[in-house]
Amino acid sequence: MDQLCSLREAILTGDASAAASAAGVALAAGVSPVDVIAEGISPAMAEVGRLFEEGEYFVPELLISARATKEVFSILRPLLAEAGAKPAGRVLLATVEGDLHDIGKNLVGAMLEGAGFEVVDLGVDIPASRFVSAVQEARPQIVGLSALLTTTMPAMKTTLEALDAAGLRSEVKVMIGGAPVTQRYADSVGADGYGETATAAVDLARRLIERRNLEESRG
Ligand code: B1M
Repeated sequence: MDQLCSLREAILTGDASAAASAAGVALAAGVSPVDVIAEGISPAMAEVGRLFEEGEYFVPELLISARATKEVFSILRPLLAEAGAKPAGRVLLATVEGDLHDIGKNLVGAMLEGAGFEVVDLGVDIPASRFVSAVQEARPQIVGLSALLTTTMPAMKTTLEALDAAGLRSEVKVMIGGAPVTQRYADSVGADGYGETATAAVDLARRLIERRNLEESRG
């Protein structure tokens, strides 16, 4: 999408004000907030990750690109909230304990909001006990766990076990994702689903809500 070229460029160079104005121009030209995320922010951040892996970008570049995406999200969030009338479902979302990566999780949250879900975002470095209390308070239909480090993936299993121990596992569907996570890992820890990308996470959330409604109607 041509209108999103300058947005991707501004995120790559970490220019927050240029990113915000490019997003404004794209929205004014009729690009939907969801497409601004899916075709603008998402590929730009994937490219930032690739440049980092190849040694062209370092931590400061990563952080200023992440800051530029936050600036754009602050413009998109009210528009995404306006779009959905009746919430498609409530998702409790967070990055697991020990893990501070939130760019992918924020993309997933924004795409879910764009698809009409109500998102309760707990943030990063969230211990299993906090997930348990948040499920008791917010009563979501879905819990979404994100992890970017191989060393924090086991916290997904710990979180599932804590939900089980608290008697909450049958009340929520749990979906997991993040760069090192796979379908195989999701199966091995007993998660209800794995989303490879933010778009896949939205499709998965829709399917999980349908499955949950069906199970409820069967008693
Ligand atoms: Co970190 N980091 N990092 N880092 N970092 C990685 C993950 C790493 C692969 C880089 C590398 O070394 N090659 C590596 C992990 C290696 C491993 O575990 N095997 C790594 C490391 C080692 C570290 C530190 C330990 C570095 C250090 O301090 N020595 C440290 C750990 C801090 C901690 O968490 N405790 C660290 C720190 C950081 C920064 C703070 C500098 C920064 C994070 C800033 C932030 O998030 N606010 C950072 C970043 C940016 C990265 C890379 C470069 C990019 C991650 C990213 O944002 N990608 C990353 C390398 C890489 O992935 N190429 C790396 C873009 C984002 C859109 O993609 O997050 O994959 P992603 O999300 C996707 C999908 O995965 C999916 O949807 C998103 C959009 O499509 N998805 C879900 C994500 N969550 C989902 C949840 C779902 C469904 C789908 O359902 C709930």
